[in-house]
Amino acid sequence: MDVSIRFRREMDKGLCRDTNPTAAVRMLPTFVLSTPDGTEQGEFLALDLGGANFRVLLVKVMADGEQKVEMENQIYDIPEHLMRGSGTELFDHIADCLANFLEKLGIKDKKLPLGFTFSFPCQQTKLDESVLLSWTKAFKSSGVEGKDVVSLLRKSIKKRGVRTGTNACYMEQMRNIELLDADEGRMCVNTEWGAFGDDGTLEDLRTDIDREIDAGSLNPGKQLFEKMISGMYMGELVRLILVRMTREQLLFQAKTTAELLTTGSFKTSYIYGIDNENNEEGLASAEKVLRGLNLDPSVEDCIATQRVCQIVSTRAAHLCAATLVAVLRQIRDNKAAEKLRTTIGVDGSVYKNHPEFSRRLHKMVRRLVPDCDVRFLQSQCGSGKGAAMVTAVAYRLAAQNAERQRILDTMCLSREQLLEVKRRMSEEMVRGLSKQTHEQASVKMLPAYVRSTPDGTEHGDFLALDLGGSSFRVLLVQVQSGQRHKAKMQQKIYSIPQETMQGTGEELFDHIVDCIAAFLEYMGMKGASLPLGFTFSFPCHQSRLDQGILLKWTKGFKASGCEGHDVILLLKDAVRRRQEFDLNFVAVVNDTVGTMMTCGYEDPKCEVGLIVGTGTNACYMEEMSNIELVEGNEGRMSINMEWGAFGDNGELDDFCTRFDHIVDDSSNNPGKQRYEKMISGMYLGEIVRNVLIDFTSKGLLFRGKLSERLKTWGIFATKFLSQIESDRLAMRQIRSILQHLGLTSSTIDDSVLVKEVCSVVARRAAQLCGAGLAAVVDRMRENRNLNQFSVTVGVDGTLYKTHPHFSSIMQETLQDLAPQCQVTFQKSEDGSGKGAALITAVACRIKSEGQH
Ligand code: 0WK
Ligand code: BGC
Repeated sequence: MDVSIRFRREMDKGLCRDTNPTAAVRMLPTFVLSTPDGTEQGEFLALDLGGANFRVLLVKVMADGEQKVEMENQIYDIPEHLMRGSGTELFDHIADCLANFLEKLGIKDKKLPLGFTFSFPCQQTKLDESVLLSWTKAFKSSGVEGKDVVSLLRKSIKKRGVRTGTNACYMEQMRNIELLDADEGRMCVNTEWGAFGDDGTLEDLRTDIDREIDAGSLNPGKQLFEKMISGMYMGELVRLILVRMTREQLLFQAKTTAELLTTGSFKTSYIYGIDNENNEEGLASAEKVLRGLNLDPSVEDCIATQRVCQIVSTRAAHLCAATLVAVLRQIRDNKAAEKLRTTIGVDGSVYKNHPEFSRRLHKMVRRLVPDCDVRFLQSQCGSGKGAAMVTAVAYRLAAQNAERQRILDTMCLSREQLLEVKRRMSEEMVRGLSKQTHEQASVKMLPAYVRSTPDGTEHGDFLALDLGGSSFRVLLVQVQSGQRHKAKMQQKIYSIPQETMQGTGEELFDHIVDCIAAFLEYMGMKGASLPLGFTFSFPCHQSRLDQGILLKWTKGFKASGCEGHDVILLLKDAVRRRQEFDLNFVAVVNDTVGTMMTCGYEDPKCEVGLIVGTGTNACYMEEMSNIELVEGNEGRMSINMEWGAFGDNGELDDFCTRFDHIVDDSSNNPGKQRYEKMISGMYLGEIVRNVLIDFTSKGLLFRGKLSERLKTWGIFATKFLSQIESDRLAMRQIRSILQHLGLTSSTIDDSVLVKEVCSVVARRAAQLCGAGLAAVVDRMRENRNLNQFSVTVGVDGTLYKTHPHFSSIMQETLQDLAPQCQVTFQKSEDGSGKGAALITAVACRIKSEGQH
C-alpha cells in the first residue's frame, strides 16, 4: 500500500507541467486518443522492438464488428553488437528485416501504413514523432538518444529502398496531462514506471543486491524499479543473492564457481522452472541449473535456491501490483466511480512464462484494491498487433475527423461571409423602412410608436403583461416621480400550456385574462382598473401605441383567429367576456422595445433593444425622416426590426446548411423566420440534434448506434448547449446529459465531439447575431453622420444570459464588423414588462400634459 501511494505521488509529479522535467516517472503522453471501436479496417505493417524478440508483422483488420484480425509475423534477431553499435546500423538492420519480410510476403510494392512498437522511454509530440529519452534494457546504440526514432527509421527505409523490461500505460483524462494544452477527452499515457525510484523514492526498500545490480548495469542509477522487477534483472538478482550467501558460507559449502560469479549466468528463465508450485519439479530444476553452474548443490542448497527464486519473483510481482494499483486508483478517481471495472492487457515473458508470477500479481492487486473488478487479459499476439491497432485507430480517427470537420466546416462562417450578412441586413433594413419595398422586405422594420423616454416625472401604478418569451408574466410596476431608479415591481409568472398556444385565440386571451385576475387577486387589488402596458413579443403592425395588428405568429405560438387582428382588441374582448374588472389599455410593445426602455430607464444612452431567447429580434431608435410609413420627420422613433424573418426572401440561402433546412422543414412555420432558426434558443438544440443524428448515421458518433430518444424533436433542449459548453462541466457530466438522452453507451470521445458540435452551432449563432447588430449600430452612426458612435444595447433572453460564450463571441464579431461603434451591453434584470409599464407611464404623462 505504501509503495502504491508513493507511486501515485510520482504519477502526479509526472503529469504536472512544473514537476514533470524532474519527475522520475515521466508519464509520457502517447497521442493515442482512442481505443478500437470495431470500425477499423485495412492492412497494417508493425515493427515490435524492445522486447525479448524483434518482430515484423502484417496485420489484417476486418471491420466485421467481431474484432477479427489476421496476422503474419516474423521474428528477427538483433545482434548484441547492433544493440551497442551505432544507431544508424541498428535502424538499417531494422529496415533490412522489414524488406526481407515484405519480400517474403510478396508485398514489396504495397505502401502500407506502419505502426512501430519502440519499447523505450520517448517524449512524443505527436503520434508519429517520438524522441528517445534514454535507452534502457540491453540497448545502448549511439546517436539515437535525443533523436526522433521515426525519422531515423524513415531514413533507413528510404535508404533501403522499405523487450524484457517493465512498464505500463493507461488512458488518462486530457485535463490531467498538463504537458498538453487540451482539456477534453483522453489520451494514453506511457508511465515509464521502470524509472520509479530513480529519484530515491524507493531507497528504503532497495537492498544492497539491488544496488549491486544497478552498479553493474549499462545505466547505473537509472530504471531502478525495472531492475527490481523485470525479467532482464530477475535472474541476476538471484545469482547475486546466491553469491552473497555462498560467501557468507550459507550455501554450496561456501564454494563459488566461475560460472556462478559470471554476470548473467543465472537466466531469469531458470526461475520459471525452479519457482514452481510442484516443489519436486522445482527442486529438480534447481539442481539441474546449479549443476549447470558447476556447483555441487546439496538438497538444502536446492531448497534455499528455490526459496531465493520465490522471494525475488514474489517481490517483483508484489511491487508490480503496488504500482498497478496506483494506476487503477487514478483511473477510478478520474471516473469518480464507486467501483471500477476494467481490463488490463498484459504481455512480457515473465508474466507469460513464470508459473507463479501472474497469480501472485493478481492476488496482491485484489488485496490492495478489493473494490475494483480487475480482469487480466494476456496478449496472445504481442504488442506488434497493438501497434497495428493503434495505427488502424489513428487511421480511423483521421478519416472520421476529416469527415466530421468537413461537415462542421459547413457551419463555420468566414469574416467575409459575416460582412456579407451585415451588408444584406443593412440592405433589408432600408427596404423595410421604404414605403415602396416594405411589403416585400423580409425585415419589416415596424414602427413601434415609442419616441421618448421617461423624464422622471412619471408616477403611478401600472399593470404590465409580458407574453412571448419562455414564460408569461403579469407585473405591477409602481413608478414614483423623481425616483428614477426606484420603480417598484411585483410580478408573477404563469405558464401558457402548449395546447393554449396552439388552440383558439379566444382560449389564449381568456387564459391571459384568467392570469391577470389571479394576479390582481394575489395582489389584493381585485377589480382595480389600472393603465396596462402589454409586451407582446410577436411581429405587429402598429399605427399607434395602443394598437398592434399581429402579422404572424412565431416561436411555438399558432393560436387561431389572431393573425391580422389587433391584439389589444382581442384582450379587451377577453376582459369583457370575464366581466370582473376593467383595464385601461395604453400600450402594446414588442419585447425588444420593452427591454430597450427598461434599460433606458437606467442608462439614457440605451437606444437599442436585443432579444436572444426563445426567439430573436432587435429594435433601435431610427430617424423619423427615414421611417416612410409614419408621417413626420422630426426626432426619432423606435423601430421593431423583426429581424427573425431575415432570410425569408433567400438572403441567407448560401449560408444555410442541410441541417438548417431539416430544422426549418420540421418547424411549425417552414420558410419563415430563417435568421431566427439559425440563432435562437428554440432551434439551436434542434440543429445540434440533427448534426448528431447525421454523425451517428455515418458511424462518426455513438459507434453508429442511434437512440430512439435522439430521434425525438426538441429532446436536445438548447439549455443543454449552454450546460455542455460551460467550462466547469467535466466530460462525465456531459455523458450524464447524453445518458439522459438515452445514449447510454456514449464514450468520453463522444462527449468531446458533442461538445464540439454544440460550440460550432452556438458560435455561428452568436456571429450571425453580431453581424446583424453591426448593421444596426453602423446605420445609427451613419444616420447621425458620426465617425465614432457609442451606444448602449439593452439585452434580454435566456440564451444570451445563460450561454457561457454566446455574448462574448457576439460582441467580438460586432466589434470586428463595426469598429467605429463602441457598444455597451446592459443585461435587463427586470424584463421587458417593466419597460412596457414605463412606456405606459410616459404615454399617460404625455396624455395628462396634453389635457392641461
Ligand atoms: C425576458 C423578457 C421577455 C422576453 C424574454 C425573451 O421580459 O419580454 O420575451 O426575455 O427571452 P426568452 O424568455 O425567450 O428566453
Ligand atoms: C418575434 C419577435 C420577438 C422575438 C424575441 C420573435 O420570434 O417575432 O417579435 O421580439 O421573437 O422574443
